[in-house]
Amino acid sequence: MDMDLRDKKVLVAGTGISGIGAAGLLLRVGACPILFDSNEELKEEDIRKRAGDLGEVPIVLGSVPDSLADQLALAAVSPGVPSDAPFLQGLRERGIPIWGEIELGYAFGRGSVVAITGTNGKTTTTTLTGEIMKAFYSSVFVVGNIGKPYTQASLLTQEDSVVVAEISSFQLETVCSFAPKVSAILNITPDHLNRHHTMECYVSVKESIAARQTKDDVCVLNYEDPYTRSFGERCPARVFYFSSARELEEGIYLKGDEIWLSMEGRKEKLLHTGEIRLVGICNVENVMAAIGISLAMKVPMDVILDTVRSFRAVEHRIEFVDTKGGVDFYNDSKGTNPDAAIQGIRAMTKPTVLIGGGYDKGSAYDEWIEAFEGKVKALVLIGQTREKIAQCAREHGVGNIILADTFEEAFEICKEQAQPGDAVLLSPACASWGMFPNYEARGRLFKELVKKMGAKE
Ligand code: UMA
Repeated sequence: MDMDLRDKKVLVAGTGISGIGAAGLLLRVGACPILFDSNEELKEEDIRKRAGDLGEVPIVLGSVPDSLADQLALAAVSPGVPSDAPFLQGLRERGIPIWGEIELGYAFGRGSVVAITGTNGKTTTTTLTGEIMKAFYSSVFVVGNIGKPYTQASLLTQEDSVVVAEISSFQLETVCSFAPKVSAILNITPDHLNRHHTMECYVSVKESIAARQTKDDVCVLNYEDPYTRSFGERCPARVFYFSSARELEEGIYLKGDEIWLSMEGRKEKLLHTGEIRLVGICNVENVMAAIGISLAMKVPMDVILDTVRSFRAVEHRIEFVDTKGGVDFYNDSKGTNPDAAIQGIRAMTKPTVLIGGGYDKGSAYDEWIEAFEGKVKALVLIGQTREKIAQCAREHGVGNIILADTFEEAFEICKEQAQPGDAVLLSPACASWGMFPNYEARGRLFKELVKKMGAKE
């Protein structure tokens, strides 16, 4: 599968963790990477510091000169670079192949690949699937959107390795030969529409995860999501459905409080939802998807179920932080779109002071606000979207809306608004960009602020 890139010039677009991972792989296979970033304000020395062992790799900032473009054999692009970025147009016109992190990582990797996408639940499902694989296989790598570039793991993989990749829609824009053995699309709801423009484009980019699979491969799909259910009829792989709402002839489903498997005419009860240490129906779906994927990877059922029973919540996903002064604090910083944030508020059982708002991805907030169902006693809003959300919340009859200029100010307001017996939830329905480098930094700050509170506050 390897493309011979020895002594070839490769443009690596983006100097974040994905670009640095790509440049590292390219150096190791004998190619000549050139790190490029559209952001002219970056400092070369900062990039070199972050890049660690990349030595004297050339760095180009701002735009790609024609003289360089003419010499390129390949462009390796980071997920944050939209496929319609103007500099890519010039490369396409020259016939230069454009690969994303996943394509590059896959091209130089070995072993079996499990690829998980979906609007929500990707990180939990990928982490759980990774744990199940590690309990059975000896060489397992968990990579991708989860925060570890695929390219960092590729050259460490062997024929018997298993790569579990969390894959975002951004990363799927730039795959061309990527063909996982098992894929999963957990759900598809509007997100990132400023990047993908229309829902149709977003859906089709998500479906491309399975585009090069064959009937020897498996695609795990959510029967209760209209997009993924209908994709099942066109999917080139063997389809394995999961459902949280009905009994399936073939697949995994929730029946009352029990998860059941129906396969080849046999029905088997697998587990009671009380045995899962994660909250919310979305997590039952994630567990069912991980079981489906693991079965397709031939992991014995007892190994799968033991791992599921001992698995705990992923950081920043409806994560319980602490109780201070009788108030429960929950960090759902990973609620970066309305649909994810709906799961966050649904999981709350007490009157809730909610922090929302952030970067504007062009989302509509009505369904999220409808899901408050009278539980939100104060809505504290931050970031670029705060006015837009406030207006929408007013239209839906939410009374107590407070705008804050900084995250710290929002947290202070939450402390004033919450009474013993209440909950404070950070579940912003927006990306963190503009105020934070990523949702992890936002969640960490929230947890630090909770920790700093005195015991009696
Ligand atoms: N850049 C350009 N030109 C452009 C756009 C960006 O040069 O047109 C440059 C920026 O100036 C910046 C660099 O690209 O210097 C940033 O690259 P990046 O945005 O791809 O970020 P990385 O740090 O490399 O992290 C990326 C993913 N980021 C995004 O998709 C925005 C990480 O997903 C992923 O973990 C990592 O690669 C490894 O695969 C994060 C994310 O927010 C978690 N994902 C979104 C989500 O989950 O909703 C999709």
